[in-house]
Amino acid sequence: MSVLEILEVPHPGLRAVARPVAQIDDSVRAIVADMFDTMYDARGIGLAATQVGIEQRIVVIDLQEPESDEEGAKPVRNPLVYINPELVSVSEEVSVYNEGCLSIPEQYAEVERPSGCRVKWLDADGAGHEDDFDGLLATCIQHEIDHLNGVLFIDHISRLKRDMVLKKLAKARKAA
Ligand code: GNR
Ligand code: NI
Repeated sequence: MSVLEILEVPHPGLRAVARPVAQIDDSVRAIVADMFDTMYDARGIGLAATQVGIEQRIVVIDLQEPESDEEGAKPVRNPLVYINPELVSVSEEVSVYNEGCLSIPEQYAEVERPSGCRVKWLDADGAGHEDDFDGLLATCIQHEIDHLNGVLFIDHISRLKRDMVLKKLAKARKAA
């Protein structure tokens, strides 16, 4: 159980293409546990192994949606593990979400992606799954699969907007 260091831009490790997990054993489950510790500590809704310098195709997600719409309803943990996730297909319909990334701290930009997708993956016991995703979960899993391929959300926006995000990040770092 440990909180790992999250790589931030422009760390070259963020551009690595991760290799598939060959065997799901206790060492992989230990990485998953550390990734959850790291993600909850950083208050993110997703984390790819790439972001903690581990070049294996492992993703954790927890959207931490509130249990009800009632005021004061506290979010319930819903930890999700995706090993070797693959996009099987994506919808023609697109949606725009104001995305952030723990590797580009406190910077946000509107990113257009397919609003739905079908994903194939293995769970922490090595069992296979395939399912349709929509809403924030569809956006998040696409963001995380991008990380496993060395792709960041700023790669999906215009050069002008990307330069703005990186400039604001540089300014925030200087102020800190
Ligand atoms: O915490 C995160 N929030 C988020 C918001 C919109 C779209 C994607 C994300 S994922 C991000 C955590 C992260 O960097 N995962 O790689
Ligand atoms: Ni990210």
